Amino acid sequence: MQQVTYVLGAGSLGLLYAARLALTGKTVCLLVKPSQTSALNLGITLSEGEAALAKRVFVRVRSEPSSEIKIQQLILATKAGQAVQSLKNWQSSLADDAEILMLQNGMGSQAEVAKLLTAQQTLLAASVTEGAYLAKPGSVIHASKGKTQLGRWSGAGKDAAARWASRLTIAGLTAEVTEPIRPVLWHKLAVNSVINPLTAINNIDNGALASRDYKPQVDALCAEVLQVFKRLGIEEPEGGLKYRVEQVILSTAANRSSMLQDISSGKKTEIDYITGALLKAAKALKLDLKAHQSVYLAIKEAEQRE
Ligand code: KPL
Repeated sequence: MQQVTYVLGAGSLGLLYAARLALTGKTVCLLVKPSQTSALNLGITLSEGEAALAKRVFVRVRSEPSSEIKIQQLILATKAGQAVQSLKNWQSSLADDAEILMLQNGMGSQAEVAKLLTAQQTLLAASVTEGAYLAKPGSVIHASKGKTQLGRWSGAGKDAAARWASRLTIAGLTAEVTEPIRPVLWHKLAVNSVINPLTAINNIDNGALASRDYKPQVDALCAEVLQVFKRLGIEEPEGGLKYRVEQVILSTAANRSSMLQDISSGKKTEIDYITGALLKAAKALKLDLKAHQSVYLAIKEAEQRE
């Protein structure tokens, strides 16, 4: 019998991965909130590119655990702040040798989830650069192709990362094993810690950060990240952090960052798992990151206001 791939979370990445896997013959089951079932019972609508014709992809949908299911392969695709609570809801259905692939931004949620698992269950963490957004519930636009770098975070499954990379590749996504995965997650966090708060505080598209007006802030945030990297022994990304940040600003110029989208729609942001995680690491190293502290407070205030 074919293994079912479970996907927890019906946001843009959850729907993208679920639809791609289902389109290439995998049996996929989306684990969702009861309020989301009616939209998803009609299938996932996937548009590959802004102007592409949408495809309707049918997957199984469940909103409650049951003794009938054993989850062996799970993609955890919630927001970072919801990962632990969402997984707790399904924990009783996890197989003893479950393999869980986490797609969350930032750092912190991986360690929180690892604490829920046994040594026989394998946790993998991924850094994802796919550009996808929800047009409406159940409907995802795959706006730009990116990649999924993944590696083992904890647990017994030594070959689990390779198995997941090949499953995603067969599904038409670009995926590769990158181990150790922690430096990759730190690199993504570093880029997000510069772009996301600045765009959210100033209500601007990512591309606006390329203007001279924002250069002093971009430079200051990058320099502080590098102080932490140096003390943690994390190398800069290829070409240097400032270059990487500039590249992402230019290649995602028309995007509204996820943090700006969250603030605009009154949702809680992932600031605690991005800037918050950086400040936590800095505190342990007795480093004072003034620029990051200031954007952290500004986002917390904006969250309160919305
Ligand atoms: O990952 C992103 C996000 O918005 O969270 C970036 C890279 C900043 C693209 O918008």
